[in-house]
Amino acid sequence: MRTRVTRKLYSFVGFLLLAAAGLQAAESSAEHDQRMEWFRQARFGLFLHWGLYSVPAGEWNGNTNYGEWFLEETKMPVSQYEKFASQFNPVKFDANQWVRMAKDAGMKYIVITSKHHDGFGMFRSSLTDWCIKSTPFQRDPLKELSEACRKQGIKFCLYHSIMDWHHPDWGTRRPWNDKAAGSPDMDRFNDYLKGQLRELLTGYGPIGILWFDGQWEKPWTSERGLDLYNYVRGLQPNIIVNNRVGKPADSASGVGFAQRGRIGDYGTPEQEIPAKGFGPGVDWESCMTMNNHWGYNKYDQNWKSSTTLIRNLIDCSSKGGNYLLNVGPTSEGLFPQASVQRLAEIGRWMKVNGEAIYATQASPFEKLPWGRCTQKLSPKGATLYLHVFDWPPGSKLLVPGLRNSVEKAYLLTSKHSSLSTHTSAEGVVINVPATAPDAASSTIVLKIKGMPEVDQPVPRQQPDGTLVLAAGDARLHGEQIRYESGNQRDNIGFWFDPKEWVDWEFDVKKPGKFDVAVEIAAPADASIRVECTDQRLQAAAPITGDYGKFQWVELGQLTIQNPGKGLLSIHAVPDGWHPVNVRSVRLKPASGSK
Ligand code: FHN
Repeated sequence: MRTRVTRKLYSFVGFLLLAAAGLQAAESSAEHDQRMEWFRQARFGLFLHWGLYSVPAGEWNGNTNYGEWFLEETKMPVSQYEKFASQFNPVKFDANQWVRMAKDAGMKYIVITSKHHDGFGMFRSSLTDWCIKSTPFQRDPLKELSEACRKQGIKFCLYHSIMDWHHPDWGTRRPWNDKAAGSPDMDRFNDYLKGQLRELLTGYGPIGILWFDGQWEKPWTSERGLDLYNYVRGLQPNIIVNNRVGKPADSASGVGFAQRGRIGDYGTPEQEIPAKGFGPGVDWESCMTMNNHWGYNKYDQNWKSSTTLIRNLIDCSSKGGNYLLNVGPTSEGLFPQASVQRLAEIGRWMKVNGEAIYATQASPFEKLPWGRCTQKLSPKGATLYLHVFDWPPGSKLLVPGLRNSVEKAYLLTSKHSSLSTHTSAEGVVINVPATAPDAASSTIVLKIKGMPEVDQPVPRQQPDGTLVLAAGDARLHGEQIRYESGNQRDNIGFWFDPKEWVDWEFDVKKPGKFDVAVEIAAPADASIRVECTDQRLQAAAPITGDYGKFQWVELGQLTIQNPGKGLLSIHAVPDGWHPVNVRSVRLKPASGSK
């Protein structure tokens, strides 16, 4: 199967979806592209979760696992939580130093909490005293940060929680909110929410992104979300708004984002990188912590390595998305030392390899055994950036399925050098040095003639004739169904809609009769149908009780008449459908077959 990449087509899809959401702010495809351009080029940003919760720094009554959900998880009376304000005095806060560290790490934008779920404003609001005014710190940290960003050429962006555990008018009032009186009034709350956003959008200069969050609770509706999206765009027309302003309740993975009727400009998978991105025309950004907490927790020393963070950034870029990496500053106004160290290490890598990340597009390869790929396309041809995580033994790197002729190949660490290449039946082979230039990831630049032409590898028979169709090789047909990988997942999931289905292209050298089995996990009853050429097999899924518990189910036999390419699909049987996960399909030569 050959793939070609063209962004124009894809962004038109994005435009149609936005327009379909009935947005007053519907814009032309070209205007949408123009507004999103800096975001697509940036690829890498800093997330900052900073607030009163940094005062207890994760600990309370012997429990040391708190973060920014401190108030909700301790269920502390709000009147007691409010006392942290008098202890919040970040005298070591230096906005220019924060921005410098982000910039040196190669980050192009900063998203900082103007208000998290505790409702505390990290800016000097005229609408409430529940903000920085009530602390000994008589400055405005957001004002100082916005100025530092402007001075150093980094986009200043805001995270603003819709849900507000402190405000008396937020619809789901907490029993421990002993400061709230009367009944909640969501219309009054909406006015307050808009009032504070007006303060932020008219008093802190141009805002790159409004990163909404906390939209999932019942009192918030899609109608309010659409209205808020348009309100914000009305105040700053060029602002970008994420998908957590509206519903469908976009789960942390942002799956809802790709569904029809979404509101917002991009998807926001959280603590994960979608296995195959969100497909063409969908902008997205994966947000992630460096340890296990968004807000500062001085006990959490479970830090991801710089190599992991660099590879996450590459992985996001290779799938056409951004990486928003979080730091939780202390109540003194400092970044934790472990965060400082990782930002510096990422910066050293970005200094050499930044061109392979910024303004790149998604890989033309569905998967690569040794790493990832990003690319830049021009009328003259394409530049492929091969991000090699696992350096090949024997100094030969195969780029599987690549059919283009190579104009030039070199290591990004030594641009004047050139690497010899040749084409084989399997793809392009590059002769590389014995050792990798960078243990985290080494970048090889491949300049090719024309647009990438790739024969995507298709599953082939094992020596004994068995053909295994793995979830990662499936082609997905639908907006919700998706491939999940990582954290012990390697399956097709989110199969909510029985009209959606999956299929595999395969290649057999030894045709014949095969016993067909599917590895499936089903919490509730469901039936599936396998189709191959004109044959159909159907079976009830074994109820395994859990999406992670898989069993093989035998469906019977099918015949593949001729060698070569074939297609097998799995469909849901609509009546009484419940979602299932599928890990693989196995075609085993039937006993007695030739
Ligand atoms: O509840 C928040 C959480 O505290 C944090 O802000 C993350 C970051 O995206 N968002 C919500 C959880 O999805």
